[in-house]
Amino acid sequence: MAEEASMFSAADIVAQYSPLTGHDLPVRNLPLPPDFAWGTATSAYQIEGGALQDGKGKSIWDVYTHLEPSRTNGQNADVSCDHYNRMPEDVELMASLGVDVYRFSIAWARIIPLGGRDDPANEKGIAFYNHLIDRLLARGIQPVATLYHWDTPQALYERYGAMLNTDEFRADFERYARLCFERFGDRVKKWVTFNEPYISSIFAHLNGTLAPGHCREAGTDTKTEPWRVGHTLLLSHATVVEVYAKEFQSSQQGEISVVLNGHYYEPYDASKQADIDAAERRMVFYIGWFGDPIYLGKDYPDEMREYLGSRLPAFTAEERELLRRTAHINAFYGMNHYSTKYARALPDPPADNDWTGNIEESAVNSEGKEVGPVSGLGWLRLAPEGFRKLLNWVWRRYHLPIVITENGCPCPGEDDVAVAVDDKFRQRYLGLYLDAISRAIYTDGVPVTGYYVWSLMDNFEWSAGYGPRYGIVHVDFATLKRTPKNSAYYLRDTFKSRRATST
Ligand code: GBH
Repeated sequence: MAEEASMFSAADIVAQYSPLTGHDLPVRNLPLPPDFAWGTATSAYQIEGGALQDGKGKSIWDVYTHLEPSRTNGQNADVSCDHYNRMPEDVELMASLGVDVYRFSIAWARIIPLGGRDDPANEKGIAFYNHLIDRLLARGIQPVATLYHWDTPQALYERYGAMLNTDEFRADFERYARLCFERFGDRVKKWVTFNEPYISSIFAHLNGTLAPGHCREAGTDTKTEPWRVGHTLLLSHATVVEVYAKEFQSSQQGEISVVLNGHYYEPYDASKQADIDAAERRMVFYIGWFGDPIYLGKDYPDEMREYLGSRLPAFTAEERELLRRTAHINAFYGMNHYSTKYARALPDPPADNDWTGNIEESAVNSEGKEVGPVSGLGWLRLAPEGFRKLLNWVWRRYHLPIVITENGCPCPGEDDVAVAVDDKFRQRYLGLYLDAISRAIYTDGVPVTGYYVWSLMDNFEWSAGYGPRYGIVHVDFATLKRTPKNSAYYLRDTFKSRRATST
């Protein structure tokens, strides 16, 4: 890496790349390392369909998407992309695009329909993932499996509130994980325990825009429950990491970690110390909440302890020991990242269930400057320099190789099929974010080892239903026909040429 650093001088970077936003930036097709992994990502509930096929149990999403009035744009994922029945076609599609890696998630309720440690396993569900893994390997694609991408078995939510009950959830998740390692671990060499624990805590148990939307029910407590959920996820992660290390790793030779999401935050007014601190605090509350205990084996960040007080659960001596023992086992930092925002320190005292550190987020700063061009979604702005800064922030804090486990966007106007297939905005976004990775690697010395685009294909975007299209492959949800967008070919070609130039 040291030799290659000379490819870009500091002056070159400043001249070409100083603006925060991507407004006028040309894509420069900067090089990536020869062994850099190019992948696509999906999750089970968003693409599989087959909601009740072959003995699958219901997840909280199967229930949430059928509530009246609808909380998911009147839509559900009973069929979605029907990947459960079209998996071979989808693997061939990936092979034709030259991908190295496929990140998918396993639907817990497909392989243990009721979810619990004493509940029976479902061999037909297990067979589906065995076929998927075998086909991927036959086409030279490395499977990366996420154990949990938001689809808790409904039975566990009904039995004990799922993540609200740390001990029960932890024990059930441990059994589920062990079953996955036993049945798939001879072939899966990269595991992710949880996808975005921040989202499960805040969006599913405080804002309530994601299942189970717990905050909307009587008797819920949004002051403490999101932090309890986060606590459960951390301890369940550490428990499973230790199970993997003790019982499987020496024979299976794989690696394991978690995936954390987070925006990069710039100060709303860069001349105000309060806003500079607010931007940093926002990232600590978003990422450090999980990253410090998991990757550093430490307590929650001091800023959070001070601010949240007794709202934040305490770790017992035993739990601290577990975190300390397991921190170093996490082999990589899994990063889901989409965009940058401005953070402003609020003058007034916060609401009693505030989770941000008393900060307001916005897309426009004190000078009226936008953080970047808007994609197909208002919150998702093209801001590659923020991405590069976040890579540096995470590397400085955790010192682990980083894998981009999700990145991508919907295009403005993508409802129109012509725009969808000739997706210029997305190609530019992807090109600039890959340039940012190149700069992080060669100029800043941050080890980034792979990039998995979100998503392989258009799919069920949670509370937004089939509105936003994140795929590099278009899906017609009436016929289920898949059509690669130009960004799919762009990524195929750009990885071929960017990796070739750096050899
Ligand atoms: C990921 O979550 C998920 O892992 C994936 O399943 C999903 O399809 C993908 O991203 C695309 O959304 O209030 O401004 O913070 C990302 C989760 C999406 C959570 C946007 C916050 C609201 C915008 N984030 N969301 S904001």
